[in-house]
Amino acid sequence: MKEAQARTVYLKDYRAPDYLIDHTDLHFDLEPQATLVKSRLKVRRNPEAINAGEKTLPPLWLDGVDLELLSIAIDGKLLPAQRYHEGEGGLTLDVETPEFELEVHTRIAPEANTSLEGLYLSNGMYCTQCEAEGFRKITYYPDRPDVMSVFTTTIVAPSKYPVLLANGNKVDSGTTEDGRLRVTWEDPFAKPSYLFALVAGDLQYVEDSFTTASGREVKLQLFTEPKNIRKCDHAMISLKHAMRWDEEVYGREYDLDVFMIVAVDHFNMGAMENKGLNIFNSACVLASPETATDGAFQRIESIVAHEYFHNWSGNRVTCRDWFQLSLKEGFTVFRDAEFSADMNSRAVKRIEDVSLLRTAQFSEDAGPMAHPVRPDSYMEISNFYTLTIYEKGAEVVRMIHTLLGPEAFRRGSDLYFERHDGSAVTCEDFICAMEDANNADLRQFRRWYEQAGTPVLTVTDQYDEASATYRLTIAQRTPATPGQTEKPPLHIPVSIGLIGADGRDLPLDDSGKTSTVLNLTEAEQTFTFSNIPHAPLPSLLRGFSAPVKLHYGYSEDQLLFLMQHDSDAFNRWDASRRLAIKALESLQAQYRDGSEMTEPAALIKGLSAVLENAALDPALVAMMLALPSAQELAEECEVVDAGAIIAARKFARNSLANALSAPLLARYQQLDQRKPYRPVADDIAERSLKNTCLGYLCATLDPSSLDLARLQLQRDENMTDVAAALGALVEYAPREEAEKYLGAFYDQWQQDTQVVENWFLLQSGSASFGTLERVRELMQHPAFEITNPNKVRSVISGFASRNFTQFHREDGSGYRFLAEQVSVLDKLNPQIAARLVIPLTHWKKYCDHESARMRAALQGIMDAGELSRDLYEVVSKSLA
Ligand code: 0A1
Ligand code: ZN
Repeated sequence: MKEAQARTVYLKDYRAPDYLIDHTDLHFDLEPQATLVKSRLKVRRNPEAINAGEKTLPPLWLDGVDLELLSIAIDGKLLPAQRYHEGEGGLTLDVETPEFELEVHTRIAPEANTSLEGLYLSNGMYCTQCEAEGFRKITYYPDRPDVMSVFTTTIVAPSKYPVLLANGNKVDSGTTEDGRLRVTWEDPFAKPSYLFALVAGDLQYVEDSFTTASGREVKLQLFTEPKNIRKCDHAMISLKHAMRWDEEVYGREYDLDVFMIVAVDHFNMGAMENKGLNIFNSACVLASPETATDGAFQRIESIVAHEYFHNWSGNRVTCRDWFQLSLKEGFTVFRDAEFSADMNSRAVKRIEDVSLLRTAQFSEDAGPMAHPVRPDSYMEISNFYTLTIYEKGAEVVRMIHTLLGPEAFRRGSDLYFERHDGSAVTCEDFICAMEDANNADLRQFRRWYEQAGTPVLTVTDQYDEASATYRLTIAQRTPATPGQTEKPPLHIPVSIGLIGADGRDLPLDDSGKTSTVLNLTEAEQTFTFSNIPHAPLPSLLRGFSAPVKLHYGYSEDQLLFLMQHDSDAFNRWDASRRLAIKALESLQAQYRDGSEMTEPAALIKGLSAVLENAALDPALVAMMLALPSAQELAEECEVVDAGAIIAARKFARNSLANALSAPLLARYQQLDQRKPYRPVADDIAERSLKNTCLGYLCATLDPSSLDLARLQLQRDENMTDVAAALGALVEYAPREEAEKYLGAFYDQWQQDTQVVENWFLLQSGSASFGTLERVRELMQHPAFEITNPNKVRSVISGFASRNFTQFHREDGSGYRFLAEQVSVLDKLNPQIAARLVIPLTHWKKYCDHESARMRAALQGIMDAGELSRDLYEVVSKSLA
């Protein structure tokens, strides 16, 4: 792709489709190199697209990529060549009647498909990925989400593929004359092509059932390769929890007779919500206590729920066009986050989500690919499955929930589902439903959908003793982003409380409430509180009520006070984070000045109190102890000096470890109870604190601490404890010994794909172990596969995104390595290449010598030759 070929799609150009497809009948004859696809479409002129006085029918456009066209027939008659034209990305047909049946035969080669879009093979199993624009790699079709059709799918395959699946309910099966298997599926719910799915393989399954609130029995099946059949239980339990929760919290029932999940090893993303047939990346669905960590168990629970929730927020009500992607993704992430909060600890889930937002979404919002929650243009839609669409989109929905309150929000969602069931709609429709159901006014709030960038709030306050009045002044400003310089003020819900000298929340009004949501709508606004008996300490943005950066001049003592007393668990944690960032920033400054680094005394004091507070949730203690990651610190800097960040973190970690070794050891020992593994919130919390303590203890390099890790590894009780012990040993034990443990671990688990992926990641992401040489060695390992995105992520992204120390090595070799791999991958899988390159795209934020080398690496990619549209968009925008 060179500049001249780059096309940009604009929201303002949206037009309703000229033709609708009432019925889609597909027939697949599966062969690895030559799959025959026959499609029969009932086509009808879209009444809404007819222009007044229209005399001739417009041509029909069908998207199609990498297809071999065999024949086209209309109403049973072969179409002569002069009535259609094959062009770039599709086919144009001359149309003579407003309604007709179109039959198209094409041939495709799933075996040669390494892009993992359309129909492809994963470990000998056929599977599909059609979102966003993959269906056009299967057959010619109006591949856009506002064309919704009822589908019937027949699959014919050799008998070595006994399991043949597609969307909907199975309606027929048999054997062909030549002994192949044949199955027909019918999906009665009209859907866009991006929700189509097909699977064929030698699979086993576990089965369960669910009775819906109205008493219908639904069959639940989870399919996997036979070797993984014992790793399905957790996903099945999570699915049933999600089904019940969606009935209770949103009044949404499941609608087909069967709900199927299939695990595949080769997958570009986490999972896909195809109607009735969800396809999952194996790593996001398979787990057992011996092989998966607590983190993996929780991730599976939330992704299973996310995909299930899409059945309503995405499938029954879908997106009109891809600019509306956050309509389904932001809403569904909000739904899955609330589900996880209800299933586990609400505060812990919120802290995890906000950490991700601050680390990765804020940096996206400040970088060259910054875009609004509803973008207004794109070159390649696959590049817009971003943290902004998903996570910031979820924050926007959460703010509506905060502004309206839970009951009103539910009235709004009920109206949204009722009004739009079976149609393809816009973010505007979602907001309208929220307004109409509640007589609410969200006019100014809509700017959240249009405006990119992270707003910055600056807060000052003033207490007047004579009138017992407290005033909070909040100013908002959103920095410019590419293509958007003017940023009018947003409507921002700011949840706050005021804390008295005794550490208790002060009542804010006569009703006695101690938390309130301020409606910030102007560039600067003052809020006044009366009858405040003495100068309070404000607790600002409780629960992170808006996706913003907030500045208030907290002193160290005030932060220590909040860490102890804030009734809002999120803000207690946030106070510890502010304290840690203050400490790490002054250490970075000392490092840059060449002065001696000094112990972070206030942080040590605060964390010591936290560690000894037995009443605090151990998971919260663990999160307060954990220092912000290097990436998160980079996000906080005006100009990033990677070397200073690394040195400051290392110094702070060692100081904390040494100063707190006694309480860390006491906590470790107290929590090191040997009980049967259960992936439930209380136990997960205890393991997380125990293993956080272990990591710190090992950082002291004290031999008896390393012994604790050795013993924990040897006991081999569950993967959470094993991975934590191995991680600590890889970082802190003598090199030879660490190599021995890594080797033994691989020998033990080499048959298990998910464990091997984590084994790769443990090395590539390690500051001491994951050198470039090591990463190159891992890429030669027999278990590495460049065509498998999980392997690429665990080795190459592990190095580029998690291993700040080695990736930012001064000689720039880390940057050049990444550029080289991106160019290789672009030929195989453009979506993965375009994601892999992201760490380089933030070059403008780095200090001169790092920045220049990062830019040079990017330029090298650009100069290397033809780029895919995916990669071209990201690289060209970041060089601009
Ligand atoms: N809709 C899915 C995410 C997804 C998007 C694109 C994919 O392939 C390019 C695959 C999955 C979700 O939100 O879970
Ligand atoms: Zn989704």
